Amino acid sequence: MTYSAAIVRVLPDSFGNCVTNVDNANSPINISLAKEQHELYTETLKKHIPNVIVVEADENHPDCSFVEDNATVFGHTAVIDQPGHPSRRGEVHAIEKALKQVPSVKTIIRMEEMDKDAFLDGGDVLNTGAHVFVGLSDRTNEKGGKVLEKAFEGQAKTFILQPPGDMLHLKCCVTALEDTKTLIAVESARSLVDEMNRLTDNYYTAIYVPDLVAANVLSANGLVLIQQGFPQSEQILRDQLKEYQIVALNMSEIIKADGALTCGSILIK
Ligand code: CIR
Repeated sequence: MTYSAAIVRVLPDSFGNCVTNVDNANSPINISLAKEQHELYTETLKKHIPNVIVVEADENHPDCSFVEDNATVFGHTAVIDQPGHPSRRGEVHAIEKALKQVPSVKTIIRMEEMDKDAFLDGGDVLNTGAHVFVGLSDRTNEKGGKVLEKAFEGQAKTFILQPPGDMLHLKCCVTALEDTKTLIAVESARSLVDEMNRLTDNYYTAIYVPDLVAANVLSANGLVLIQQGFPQSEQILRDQLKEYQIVALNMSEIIKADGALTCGSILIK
């Protein structure tokens, strides 16, 4: 077992008021289905990670179940992020409390206390175990990346990148298999992967998928969660990741909120 704990947060009834750039006019978010999808995600993690802490929902924060954005953990150090969207900043307090319950978290650093102008969503942080990549976005600025660089100094080298296109977060287009040199990326992110390799002496090999949504996989303790509904990408991942237990989840309602698979949890070693 590599991850000892994870934090997830119940999806609130107010989820329909989440921040989203997706045009859902023809197909609004079905809240009860979103809850079912999120519960199945949580139950699947519980089967593979020994200590899954489930934080209660906060109706005042419709995006609160996207806990990934609230904190960034490397080794024994957790940084409480200052999320880029103002409506999401109040989510972090309950997550800090939850992190305090995890024995392997030894140090907690609050980003806003390090630099009040530093902003960062955890969705912009790709922690491969060997390196930490931070993508600049509407939510994450250079100062946010610098806070992580300082927090993880001596443990991992942090690189700040400019992802291509106008996606919400870095991990929309590239994720990593736990503690390996393997990245999962959308085909259109080839130049980004090349840049990551240029920075790291060609450390990484990428598996490319055609669908953007499918590039976001969650890898923990031998499990790889992938998105259902993208057959070509699913086949590529199933063919290439034979040694893993692949579970395909339908996250249709979460996708409508600009969410994916990594966004629903904070994984802790
Ligand atoms: C937001 O716009 O902040 C949320 N509706 C979606 C956040 C998804 N977060 C992630 O993938 N890390």
